[in-house]
Amino acid sequence: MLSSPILVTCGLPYANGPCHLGHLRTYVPADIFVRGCKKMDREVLFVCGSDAHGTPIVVNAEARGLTPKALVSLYHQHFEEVFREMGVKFDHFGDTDDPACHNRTQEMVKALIKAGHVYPKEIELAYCPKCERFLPDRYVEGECPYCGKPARGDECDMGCGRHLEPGEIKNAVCKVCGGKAEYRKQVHYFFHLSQFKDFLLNYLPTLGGTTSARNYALEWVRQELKDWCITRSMAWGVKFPGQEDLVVYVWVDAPIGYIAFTEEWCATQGRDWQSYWKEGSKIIHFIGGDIVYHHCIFWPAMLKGAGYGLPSAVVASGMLKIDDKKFSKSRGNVIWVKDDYLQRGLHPDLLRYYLASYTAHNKEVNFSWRIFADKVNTELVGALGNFINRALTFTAKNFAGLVPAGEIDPEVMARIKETMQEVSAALDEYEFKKASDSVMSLADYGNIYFQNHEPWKLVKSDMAAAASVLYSCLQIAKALIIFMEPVMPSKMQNAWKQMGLEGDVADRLFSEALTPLNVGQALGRPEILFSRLEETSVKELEGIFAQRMAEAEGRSKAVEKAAEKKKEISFEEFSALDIRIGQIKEAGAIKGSKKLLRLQVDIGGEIRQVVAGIAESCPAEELIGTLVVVLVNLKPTKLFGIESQAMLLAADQAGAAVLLRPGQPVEVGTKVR
Ligand code: B3M
Ligand code: ZN
Repeated sequence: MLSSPILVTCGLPYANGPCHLGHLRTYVPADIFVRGCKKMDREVLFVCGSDAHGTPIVVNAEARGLTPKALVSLYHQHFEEVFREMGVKFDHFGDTDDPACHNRTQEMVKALIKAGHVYPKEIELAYCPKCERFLPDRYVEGECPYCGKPARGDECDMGCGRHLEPGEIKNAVCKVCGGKAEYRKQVHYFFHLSQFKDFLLNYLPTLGGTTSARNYALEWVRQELKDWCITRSMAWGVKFPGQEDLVVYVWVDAPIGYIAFTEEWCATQGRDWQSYWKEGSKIIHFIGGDIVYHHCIFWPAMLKGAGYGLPSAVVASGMLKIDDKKFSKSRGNVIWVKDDYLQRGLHPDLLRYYLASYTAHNKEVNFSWRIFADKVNTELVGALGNFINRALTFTAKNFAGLVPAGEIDPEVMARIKETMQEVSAALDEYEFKKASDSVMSLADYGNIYFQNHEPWKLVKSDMAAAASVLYSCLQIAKALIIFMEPVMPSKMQNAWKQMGLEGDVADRLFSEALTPLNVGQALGRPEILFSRLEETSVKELEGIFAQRMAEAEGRSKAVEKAAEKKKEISFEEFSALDIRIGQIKEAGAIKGSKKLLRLQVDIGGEIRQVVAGIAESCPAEELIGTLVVVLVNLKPTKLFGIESQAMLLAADQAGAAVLLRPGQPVEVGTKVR
């Protein structure tokens, strides 16, 4: 091993919903980095885990009739499975509800209290008198005090994007019962973040990782540092020491999970976790670009205050767009890794390659099935796969499948060495596109080398020269496989086997690309490494996605409509409506209209003619005898020249009318109140 151990962590996924492509934007590059470190002979530990706490999980669990613990365990398993299938190989994947995390959090909070970094303060908080509880974070919605846009308790997610402190939200409404909240006083505990300004101003310029993360953080610190309220009044979470009714804010125990997971792993290995967290080892956090504040400001201040080692790098990924539109679960603009990708039989490595090679790590990635197919077909099938397959099949055919006795072209060796240096340097700069581009350019070089040396002619004229060309090409193939393993571990393992090489290519160092293959070594059986993604599959994938978007749009329109604010009316105004149960006696089409039906409806001793826009959802013949809800005293109107003397009530489901009917037999003419 060449240097002191490195600890790599990834932002913890909330165990609150399935894994989507946006998640992988962080996890895949982190995994590539870790695999690359191993190939550079560095000792590296890679940990992550489920973020189990916070109000979204409690709210979601309540809505689904589950305990928070059960919900967490469901998604914990889901993420573990997806990571395994995607080849994201953590040494340990924990859970912030583990005892280790409870203990470490309490220990650190006590250390912060002891060092004078925590103080109590009475604040006014949203409280729901009906539910009889305080409303932390996601339990409350209202208005952002800074920009006036609708906001959630802890974040102005539709407006200025600010983090909101407890009590800051205006016009608070309880998310559970929808009632108006009041403000009540309660004592909470604050972390003295403002005291860490000088520390942060000195520390941040030394922080490695993506420059944008560092610069954003510095900018925020230069402006204003507000103390953080680190307690919440709820039951689910890590108890605040000495206060049974308070837990710590989820952003306190979540990053502490990084330490707890290190401890858990070290315990299984008989090692000392403090070598990572107290003795200046290299700590590298991979995170999404939206949680830079927490990792570059709050977290280092907490570590410093409690006497722990500091992160040496924060690597923040750019966001993900799908078809150039901002990723959004509610708008259906989302790709679920399991349902939309893995379960359709698409190979995990193709997606890993896309995420690594699309653009620089700190830039926005755009995903589309079209680009995906292009990348697979031209880069993986056309260049990389083609070269490896060509070298192997040619050797199989002309040299009995044995590494030919020739000499490796020194130019080829020099080129391999150059690529190795480029890949290593790129990984050290967290430039994953640069790394994979550099490998791909070696593949292009290989294809050109093969083409220019025309071994198919040489085998007829100069067998020794042909042997050297193929030996050189096979050496390039070996190098490609080793260099590309961090990006496409499973495909490259397959290729490694085709090369007739033993063991796991994941365990091989980059430098082994420079070790010549043994002359006479038997190669494996050549197979197609990558197959084309055909137009029909692309169309199918695009179709599924388009349908999801359309459905979501329909849903959101229906919700919008339902939520349209109407003015309040008095009971008297409501009583002015004469609504009764009626029975359809006759139903027939109206010439020239696809939507309307002409009905004769008995409203209790009186027949009314009604024109109703229900033809598309209810066949006329099935309506006879049906009990319906009729608004009787609506002013008559003419539709298609036919007078309508009442109105049937129906639910407007995404534009289709669903007739309201009593749930049990009711006498015709009965009043609806
Ligand atoms: N659970 C997820 C997020 O905000 C959050 C990350 C915690 S990292 C310590 O992206
Ligand atoms: Zn705002």
